[in-house]
Amino acid sequence: MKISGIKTQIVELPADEPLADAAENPNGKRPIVTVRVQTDTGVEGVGIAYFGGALTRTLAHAIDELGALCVGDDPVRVEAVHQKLKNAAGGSAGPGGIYHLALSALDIALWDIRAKAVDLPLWKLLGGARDRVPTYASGALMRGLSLDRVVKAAATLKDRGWREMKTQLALPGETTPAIEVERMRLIREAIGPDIKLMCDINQRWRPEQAMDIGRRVEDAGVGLFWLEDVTTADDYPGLARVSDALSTPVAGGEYVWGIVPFRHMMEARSVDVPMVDLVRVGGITQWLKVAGMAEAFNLPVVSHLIPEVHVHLIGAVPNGLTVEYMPWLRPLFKQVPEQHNGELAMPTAPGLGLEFDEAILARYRA
Ligand code: SMN
Ligand code: MG
Repeated sequence: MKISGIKTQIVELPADEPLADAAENPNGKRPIVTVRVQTDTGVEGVGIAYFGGALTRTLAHAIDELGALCVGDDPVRVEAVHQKLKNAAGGSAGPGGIYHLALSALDIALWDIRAKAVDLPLWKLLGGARDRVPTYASGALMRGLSLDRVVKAAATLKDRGWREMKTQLALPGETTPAIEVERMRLIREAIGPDIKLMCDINQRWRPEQAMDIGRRVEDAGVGLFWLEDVTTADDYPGLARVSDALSTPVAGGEYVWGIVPFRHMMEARSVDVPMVDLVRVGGITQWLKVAGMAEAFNLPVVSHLIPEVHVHLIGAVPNGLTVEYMPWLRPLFKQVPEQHNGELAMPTAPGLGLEFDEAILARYRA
């Protein structure tokens, strides 16, 4: 089989929030690049890129340029493609940034082709550890919502069957540790003791603040499943201090590029729950390597965004803990995995089991 062409398109999806109808920025837009990798056998792989922000056109162009280098190559030899692209650009224009985002988009499409070529859903090809996985609602309990709205949205998620959900602290505007803790306490009160609750800080605290507020949240009996990105993502010793000081598990990893930072993070015992971002790590090929590294360190692994692909990865590996259900890309596909009783069933169609919805692509074309 040979790669015969690459097609990209930019779409701007509305920044809606369908899980609890709690949009933080209802008029916002999310720019996405869709990718199709075509082959001479007619099998086509779908890929996705995001995080380009104001450079989304540059990101699409990078995918076109890297993709053009792969025309004629065997799409199932994913490591050979990585090597080629690293020699052509990654060694100088990477690692990190646009290069890595573009590489990941192509890698995702190649794995789609690879699994379709053997007529297996991707999770089975990769090892198939489980046939269903836990999932958590994300993006519905954001820090920009008022206290009233966030508490109501948490109750709505519970009513809609979610068993795990994530909120955020490090609140905008005037805040104090007491205000932060009270928000968590009220969310916990609204959902009861049995729902797993996570909290994301998005690198906004100093390690000292993380230890102080983290302990106060523990003392208030909130019982977090994890506290995420408590401080600067590459402050490995700072993170380790916080992890040591708290009994709450500390999660992190979505902000780092490639696989090497995970070695530093794990060696320093910075996090209890490594979180891997598919597009920053270098695609499925590299995601799996981090999962293996985590397994060797007796750690679980969790996903970041794009549940449509991550359901396969968390379900494939033995230490996959839960899938973040952030439905930002959901409109792009004809069918996506849906939550039932807090779980996702593994897809049954070959490859990723994802097909772009042409009408949506046409409607939101940028
Ligand atoms: C997050 C990061 C980037 C985009 C959306 C959400 C957040 C998460 O850190 O963990 O979901
Ligand atoms: Mg996060």
